[in-house]
Amino acid sequence: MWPVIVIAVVVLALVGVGAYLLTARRPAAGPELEPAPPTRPSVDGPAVDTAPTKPDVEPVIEEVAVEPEPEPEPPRRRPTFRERLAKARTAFAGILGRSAIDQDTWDDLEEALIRADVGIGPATDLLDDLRARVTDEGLETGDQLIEALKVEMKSRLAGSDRSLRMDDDETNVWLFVGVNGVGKTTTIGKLGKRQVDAGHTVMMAAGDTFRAAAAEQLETWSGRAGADLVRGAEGADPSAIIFDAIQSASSKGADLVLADTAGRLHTKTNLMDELRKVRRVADKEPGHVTEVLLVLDATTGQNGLVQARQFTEAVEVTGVVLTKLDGSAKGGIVFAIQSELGIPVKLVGLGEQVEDLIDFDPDEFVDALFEG
Ligand SMILES: Nc1nc2c(ncn2[C@@H]2O[C@H](COP(=O)(O)OP(=O)(O)OP(=O)(O)O)[C@@H](O)[C@H]2O)c(=O)[nH]1
Ligand SMILES: [Mg+2]
Repeated sequence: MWPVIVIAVVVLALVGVGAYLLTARRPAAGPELEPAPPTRPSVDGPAVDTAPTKPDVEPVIEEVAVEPEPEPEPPRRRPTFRERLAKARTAFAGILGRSAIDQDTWDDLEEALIRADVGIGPATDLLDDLRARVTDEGLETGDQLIEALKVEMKSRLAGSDRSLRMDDDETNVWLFVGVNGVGKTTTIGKLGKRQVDAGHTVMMAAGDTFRAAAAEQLETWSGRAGADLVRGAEGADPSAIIFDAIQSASSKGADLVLADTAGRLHTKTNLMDELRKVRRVADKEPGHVTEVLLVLDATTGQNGLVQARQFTEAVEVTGVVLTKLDGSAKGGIVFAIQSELGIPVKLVGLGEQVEDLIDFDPDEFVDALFEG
């Protein structure tokens, strides 16, 4: 009997140990594991045509504030009139290639000039001189007529001093004025970069204290340009900020202050008075206002002329920056401004990027109006 009992106990013991070992290899019972989160398809991997599915779990990376990467800045060259004036060119294209100059030709030419915003007065003058030339020189074809028109246009724009005045050993102040949204701040950014590249030490003055985001916008441009910046609180006196910037520039030995101002309607007397004060204060020692640049949007057409008249009366504009000529068929405003107000266009904006600001070269401009 005893051996049977001993064998039974040993067998039971062995079964028990075996069962324990088997259960010990299994994971302990516990909370269900979360399924692995869906992974984003690799950007570099092969393109898979899958329907977009909304992930169950929002990817954590989108909740983390990530510093934006600095913009890659591939070197770009400055654009040319020829590349950007395609719109203006089409107005004159129909005249070229005509075998005779008849009344229709004159009518079409007048219409093209007015559509290009040369203005009725300057267009009439141009056409009168052109008629005399056609008779004197015996011109017969549309191509000859356009060639003669180019000569007339170039001669009207020739001879102006379009340089930007920069006095040695002075704190030069260039003041930017104009109505809302014409491109003042952007132009300061582009020009600031040019001046820094030319070896000047540039200070930008955030004189637009009216619009909340204006100082941030200029700050971004000052970073791009490598210029210093003075800004003040929203609603602060623009004259005070510009004066501070001039003093700071002077103490640092910076030779150029680019002063931004808030956009304003030329018809608002109080705002134009504020601008007069800005100019007066900016001209106090150690500052010297050597340029007052009126920024005009080329797409606004003949109203630019009215603006130019009012701003010149208030702050003695020394030159015009004509912006957005890339999106306009109205480059002719250049003639109206020059012939009616005698203010030279000095710079032209041909886009929104930092290099899209070029010196105004009348010959290149006129050629680009007509040639593809
Ligand atoms: N296409 C084109 N856009 C331009 C040019 N210059 C400026 N802009 C754009 O015009 C818009 C207004 O430019 P801003 O520099 O803010 O104009 P602003 O005169 O300072 O405006 P306010 O301060 O509000 O009066 C921006 O979107 C610019 O990128 C240009 O030459 N061509
Ligand atoms: Mg601005």
